[in-house]
Amino acid sequence: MPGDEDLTMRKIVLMGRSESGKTTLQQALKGEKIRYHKTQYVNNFDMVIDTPGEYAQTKGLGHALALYSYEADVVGLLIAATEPYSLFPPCITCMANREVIGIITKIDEPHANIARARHWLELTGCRKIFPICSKTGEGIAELIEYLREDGDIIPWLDEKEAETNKNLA
Ligand SMILES: Nc1nc2c(ncn2[C@@H]2O[C@H](COP(=O)(O)OP(=O)(O)OP(=O)(O)O)[C@@H](O)[C@H]2O)c(=O)[nH]1
Ligand SMILES: [Mg+2]
Repeated sequence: MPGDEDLTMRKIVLMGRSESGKTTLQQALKGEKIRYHKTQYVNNFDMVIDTPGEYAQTKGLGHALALYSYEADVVGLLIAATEPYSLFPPCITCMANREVIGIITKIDEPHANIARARHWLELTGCRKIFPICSKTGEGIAELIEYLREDGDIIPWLDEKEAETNKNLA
């Protein structure tokens, strides 16, 4: 198993209201077995920074965005496809000195409204938007591909795939 030094993907900070699926997405991105735990502090490890939902739910969002974007290469704003309203103010992306992308979670839910969540994320200023489901893994590969830079080694990739890539090189 390669060590941490091989983790060279662009670092993303995840922000969104409580229950929007940040921790579950972090686990899906890292290929971890999904388990539930409430986030009470900022988990900053590897290439994903997970923040508590409370950051997005207070008027301090802009400041939190500005602060944590310095720690990351990309900021991910999450909205679940089931959320009844958006907490993000319009044009908030200008607060971050980094690329800001939108992530629509829970697209597998029966009452998911992907178009509505997309519209809200567009209003924040996000240009690139990824619909995902952390439970089935839908859209996760596209997000990883976006975060990955040429020549990166993803340690948790299927060994067979890694072998194939090696043979092709
Ligand atoms: N159906 C479905 N449920 C999801 C998905 N992602 C997360 N969930 C569920 O949503 C709930 C909240 O997920 P978390 O990842 O803990 O949410 P969070 O944004 O980290 O919440 P805080 O830590 O409170 O800020 C959990 O019950 C997850 O199992 C998804 O893509 N689809
Ligand atoms: Mg969490």
